[in-house]
Amino acid sequence: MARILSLISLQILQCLKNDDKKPISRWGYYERVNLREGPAMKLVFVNIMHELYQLDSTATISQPPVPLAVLNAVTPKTIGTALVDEQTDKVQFDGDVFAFTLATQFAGKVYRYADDLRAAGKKVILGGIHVTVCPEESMRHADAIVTGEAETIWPTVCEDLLTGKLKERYTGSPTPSLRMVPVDYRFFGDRLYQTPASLFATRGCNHRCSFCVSSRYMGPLRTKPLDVLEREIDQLQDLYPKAFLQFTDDNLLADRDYGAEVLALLRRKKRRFVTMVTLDQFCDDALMQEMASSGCLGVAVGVESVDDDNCLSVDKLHNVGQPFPEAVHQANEKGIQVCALLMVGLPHDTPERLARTQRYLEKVPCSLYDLRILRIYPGSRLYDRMLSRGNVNDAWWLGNELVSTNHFLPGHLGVHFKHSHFSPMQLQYSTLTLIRELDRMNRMAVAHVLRVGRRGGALKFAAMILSARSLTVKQARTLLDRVEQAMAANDGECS
Ligand code: B12
Ligand code: SF4
Repeated sequence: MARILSLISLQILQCLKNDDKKPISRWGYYERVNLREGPAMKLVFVNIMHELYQLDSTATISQPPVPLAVLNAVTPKTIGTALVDEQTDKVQFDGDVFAFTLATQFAGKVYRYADDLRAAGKKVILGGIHVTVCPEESMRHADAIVTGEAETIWPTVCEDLLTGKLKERYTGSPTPSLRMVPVDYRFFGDRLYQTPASLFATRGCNHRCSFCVSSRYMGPLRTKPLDVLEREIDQLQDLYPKAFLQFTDDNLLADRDYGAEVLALLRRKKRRFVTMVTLDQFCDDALMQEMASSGCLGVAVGVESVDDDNCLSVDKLHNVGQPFPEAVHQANEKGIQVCALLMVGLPHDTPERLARTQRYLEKVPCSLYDLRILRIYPGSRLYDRMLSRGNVNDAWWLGNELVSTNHFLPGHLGVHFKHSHFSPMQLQYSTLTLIRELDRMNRMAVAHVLRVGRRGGALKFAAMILSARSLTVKQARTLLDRVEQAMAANDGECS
């Protein structure tokens, strides 16, 4: 096993080693070079992660913060820009204006940076999904906020900045397809992301799951013009010839006709790719066949729960009655690796049900199981409903749960909601046990992933999956030890 793992690590290193031509960068900064007299102002885009993020399995897929490159593309040339990405860079604030992107779980940390920068006389602009759902809160920590999709309003914000007329609040609007411009990936310089070729072709989703924030707030389903997408694919090919494409769309195949055109483009370009799919798409054998023949290496499937009543309780209607186990076998036959995304802590979960889920999934040969405790994000219908019943802590993201034992969660946020059948500690214990068992690195699992990889002509990708799986299970074991210690300290009580 140790030999297989070192082989895998070697292959990954080779995958990542990239000696292609890259823009000149100074400790990871991308500076605009087309200015004659120097920029009037230096604006730094910032992507912040959480200190505990290293213990989250998502950290295994570090990828460029593409939304910031989208904004960089529409920033007037009189403003010099740079990027600080905590995934890859030392956080160092050198500039006049700092534009942070905000996700809920990092909001508290960003606010602390923002307050310090403003106290030092710098300007701070906040935007992103959390700002969109909690604008009043964000305004207390910024000179200006931008809600919603920002590329159409961003040039105005920049003009106001340059003329000293910055307003407190700007309202963005869903970018129409024809205003979508190609992302310039040179913005990321020579940063070594694990999946550098991340891109998206669509925005929005046609479903309305009650825990989902973006589908409620970020506009209707839209598609990127194919020529714009093609330019991005070409640039990514130039910059990272060895990397596979990673589509980060909410629902790439939501519009089937457009999806078919994207797949045809990928076939023509001979590019290998991974993407997320909904469970109903995954169970459509003809669609998966088309994906395989278009170069699909693997899919992440939004399974959420193997129990239909749980899916119904969060309005995930398209998951009900789907033959998931059969579809996994069929995908594997086609050489597609499957990562199942599951939530733990849905309303009908009980300790007995989770034990049954484990027995059920142990017979389903997914290459990777990504399990997370349900998080109730502000802006979701689930949050509104639970808040009105007093079942979720108001503004939990600003609390100090992170330093409590609750941070032993796989995602490092406390259990910020009440569950009828679990104490917080039990929920963590059950989730981590499930991860440990389902992602176990035994001989059979390793052989299976390699077999699927061989079938798909993608052994390097299989190696990457195995490395992610091994890291996930290692993290779960570490966290489980801590949960067990905490439980022992509480005299075995699951409080
Ligand atoms: C790709 C993606 C990821 C990727 C990469 C994220 C990244 N940093 O780029 C990965 C897999 C790493 C990831 C991880 C996670 N994600 Co995610 N992810 C997405 C997804 C599917 C697409 C994001 C995207 O690229 N959209 C396209 C761009 C153009 O849109 P945008 O991001 O909204 O950006 C626009 C505006 O928001 C605004 N804007 C954004 N930033 C800024 C900054 C400034 C200064 C300004 C002015 C404007 C602005 O302008 C942009 C251009 O119009 C979204 C769903 C979605 N559709 O938003 C979820 C989403 C953002 N993720 C979510 C979650 C929960 C997570 C995780 C916590 C999951 C987990 N449990 O670990 C982690 C956290 C990681 C992180 N650093 O935030 C939630 C966020 C909920 C919340 N309230 O914060 C979302 C909304 C999914 C959902 N359906 O609920 N994610
Ligand atoms: S399918 Fe995914 S993106 Fe669409 S509403 Fe549900 S969770 Fe959100």
